[in-house]
Amino acid sequence: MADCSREDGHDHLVNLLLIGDSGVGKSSLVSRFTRGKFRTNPKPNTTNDVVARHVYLDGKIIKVQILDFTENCNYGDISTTLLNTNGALLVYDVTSLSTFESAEKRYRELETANGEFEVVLIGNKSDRINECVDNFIEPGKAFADRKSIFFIETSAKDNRNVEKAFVEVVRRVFQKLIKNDAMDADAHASPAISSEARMSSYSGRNEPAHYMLKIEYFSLLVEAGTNKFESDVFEANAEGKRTRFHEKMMKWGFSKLISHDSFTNTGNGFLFHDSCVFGVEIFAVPKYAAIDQCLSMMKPPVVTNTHTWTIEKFSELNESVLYSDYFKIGKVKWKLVFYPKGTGEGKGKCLSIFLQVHNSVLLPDGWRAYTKFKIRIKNQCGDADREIEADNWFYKSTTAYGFPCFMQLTEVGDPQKGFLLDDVLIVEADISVVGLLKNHN
Ligand SMILES: Nc1nc2c(ncn2[C@@H]2O[C@H](COP(=O)(O)OP(=O)(O)OP(=O)(O)O)[C@@H](O)[C@H]2O)c(=O)[nH]1
Ligand SMILES: [Mg+2]
Repeated sequence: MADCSREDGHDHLVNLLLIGDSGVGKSSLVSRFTRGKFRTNPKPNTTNDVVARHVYLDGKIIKVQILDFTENCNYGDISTTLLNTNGALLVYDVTSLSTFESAEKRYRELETANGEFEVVLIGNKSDRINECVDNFIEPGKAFADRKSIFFIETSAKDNRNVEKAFVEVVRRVFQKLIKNDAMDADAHASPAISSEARMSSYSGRNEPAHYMLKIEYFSLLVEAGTNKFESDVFEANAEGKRTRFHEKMMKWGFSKLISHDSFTNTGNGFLFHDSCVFGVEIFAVPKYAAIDQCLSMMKPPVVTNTHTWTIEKFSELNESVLYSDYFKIGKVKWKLVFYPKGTGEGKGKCLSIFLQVHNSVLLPDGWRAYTKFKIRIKNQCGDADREIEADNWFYKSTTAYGFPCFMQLTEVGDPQKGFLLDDVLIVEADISVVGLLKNHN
């Protein structure tokens, strides 16, 4: 692996897009290429998925990142993505005329969006041609001839030509990279190659440290009132004179990177299907790993986002701490932690209640989740409940967050207040938003 400068050992990065009507087999092709598997009943994509695989070509290891677009993608809206794209696989179903016509139309849209990347035409489901009266392989070939693009018929089901199709587009992109580098010694001029690939093509050492964060359902983050997100730590040990950072300036950036209006205007392509991607590349650093993360926000349905915990014989409780059963909301298992005589600053005078992630030892290292939640003690006489709302980032190492002084013990015990009835206390947790941070690498 000479010349490999990344932790996961690739020399170049190639970004590919899969485009085509719903049902033509895009995800099946990706699954066949990246995992060697074919599923008969895959779910239609609802998000734009990214997967990766390495390909060995001309003595180089190439990381192929594939973005599998949802059917509704509009190329005007994804112009930013296209700028980072090196190649597109335009897929149609050889047994369906409408998908072929749609592929022709999409090709024209791609031509106008950006002509700088490689496009190949894929006629998928070739295993089905004997079942059908007509097939549209010849029109595909003819169209590809007219446009001077590569055409191949594939079957994700029978694993026919799938590897060949992906490798061919990677090979074409790679050749373009080499050609551009030869033509431009500074290697700054190739719009078809991502800056990551350009850097590694002329330098064995100076790879950019790379961090990418995708946020799914950005609006939920805004709705939750989160005004700051801090990324995980990623290494970029800039030793050398060119760094602008020093002990008095540990932070550098743009307080007005982009206006909110411009960012949220879908026509600009920054926010697409309520998802966006932020990234940083730090140049002139020794080899460090690329980190791609995705913060996926979700809003559990109101009917299922509440857990109710009934605590009986409250006045007889001897334990200093009680744990509720675990409950799963927003893909995370939670539990409530309850100190009947208080803890920390509330010790001896308050009820203390915390929300905790269940079984955190089983979580992978680096696990991280955001949540917005309410904890409530029910008023059993019909008056107002006692409720406190909070939001917090939970980590594998710090999995509990809550209120050491949720409520004064004197108030709880006061029979006039209605919180304790027949020595029963009812505690509830509402989880309204959950954001899970996942590593893509
Ligand atoms: N016979 C046959 N069926 C295929 C082939 N490729 C995919 N399919 C089937 O076609 C259907 C749709 O496949 P997907 O891979 O989900 O299609 P898609 O293009 O990703 O669809 P969207 O995610 O909705 O855009 C599934 O039932 C697959 O099993 C193939 O090569 N041959
Ligand atoms: Mg799909």
